[in-house]
Amino acid sequence: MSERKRVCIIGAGPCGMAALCHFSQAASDVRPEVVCYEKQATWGGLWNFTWLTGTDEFGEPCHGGQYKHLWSNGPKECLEFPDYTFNDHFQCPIPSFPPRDALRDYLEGRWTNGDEDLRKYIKFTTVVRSVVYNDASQNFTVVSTDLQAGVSSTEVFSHVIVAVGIFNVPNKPYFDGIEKFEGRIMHSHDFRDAKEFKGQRLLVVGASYSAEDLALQCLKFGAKSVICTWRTKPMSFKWPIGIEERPLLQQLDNNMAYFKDGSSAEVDVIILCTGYRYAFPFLEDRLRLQSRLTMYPDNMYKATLWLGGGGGRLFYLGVEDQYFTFTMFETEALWCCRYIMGTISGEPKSEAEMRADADKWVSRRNGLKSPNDDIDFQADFIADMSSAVGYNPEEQKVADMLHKWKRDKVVDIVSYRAQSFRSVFSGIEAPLLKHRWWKVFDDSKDAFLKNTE
Ligand code: NA7
Repeated sequence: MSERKRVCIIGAGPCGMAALCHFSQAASDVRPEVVCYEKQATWGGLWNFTWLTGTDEFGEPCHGGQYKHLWSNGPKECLEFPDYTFNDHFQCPIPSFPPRDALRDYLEGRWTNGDEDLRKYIKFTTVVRSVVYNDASQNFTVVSTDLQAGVSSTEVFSHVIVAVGIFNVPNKPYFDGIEKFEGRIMHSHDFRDAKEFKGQRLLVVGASYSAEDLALQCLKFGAKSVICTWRTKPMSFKWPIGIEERPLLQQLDNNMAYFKDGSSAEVDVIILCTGYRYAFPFLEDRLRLQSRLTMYPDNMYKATLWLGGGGGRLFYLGVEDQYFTFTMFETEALWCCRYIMGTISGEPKSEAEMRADADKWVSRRNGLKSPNDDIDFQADFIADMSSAVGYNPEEQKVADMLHKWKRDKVVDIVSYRAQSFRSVFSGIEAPLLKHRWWKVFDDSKDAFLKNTE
């Protein structure tokens, strides 16, 4: 008699929901029993806005780091689902860079578009405390706590999919003298509203997406000045007056910041845009992915199946650095669900074959030299995975758009969101914004839908 599969999904954000969607669409003779645990009271993961920072109402670490007036920093055409386009959802063409509210709405539309109510598979406000692999019985013991009831329970699963994201535990580096700084110090994860910094002189540490967007947001909402300080490489955009870049902060003396080039400046606020730490505290040591942000983590087959332990039954979704986001999560989730259900031809492979395949990707990863290389790498990774499951997210066409988006940002970092892209699935060219991002102070979905030429 074949084993009855029972799958635990941890997290109901874009990755976990993609897995739930695919399981729910599978034929009943291969579909496993599925339970999804979600710490928050609703689905959406990182896409849920919360006013809370630090810990939530139950004393658990706050998951989300979304802020008011956050607009997508990449074209929506690069994260569009082939089988549920933006036009399917909004029933009209919309511009290419939607605010968070509109993107969350789109995601929710996708999750409620099927025949089943996926909520029935999710245990909301339930946090997973521990996952242990039992070698003898080849299954996992999962302990979770219902936060509302304060009651813990233990269940056994044949497979576990970890989908808790990688942008929720802030990385907070130390700088000499920081404890004596007299202004506010915060991490970008706790940033909620740029208005707070009106009239202030900001020091932004970091040179990646958070640094770029928060520097612009704060200036847009009236910050007096912003200095971004970089460690490895400056962002080097043509910044508007008010934003500048300097080499790495070396030391603070009260409110004076000293930089590697010998310069100094007085600042009122420090925002650490220094990224995130991989954190899966509920997994036993041998199951835990310990990585820095990379285009393909070590020790994983197809960047999803964990090779370090767990008998080939533990999966991670969305744990690599991301250009493609939703469609990559979708590809990984589809592959993962079908792998578990045993419906991918040529799988499973031997451990030696999986390691050889993983080594090939890691070795290519080690030679990546630029963001454009990263985009092509990720497109090829998606092509490899999606072809195995008959999915077609048109990754090469999307890669071309991502290259253009990168160039647009170099041309003008303030107005790259005014560009329009064409959907590779619906063929629809996005309308232009009537008022550009820099001039818009209402980030609601309704205001956005009205803001078109
Ligand atoms: P990222 O993309 O991980 O970037 C982190 C940045 O922080 C990066 O520029 C790092 O510099 C910098 N960093 C990290 N540690 C330090 C120290 N110790 N000193 C100085 N600078 C440091 O995080 P983001 O929050 O920008 O973006 C994460 C995701 O959130 C992203 O995908 C967006 O879509 C949203 P480095 O280059 O390593 O020298």
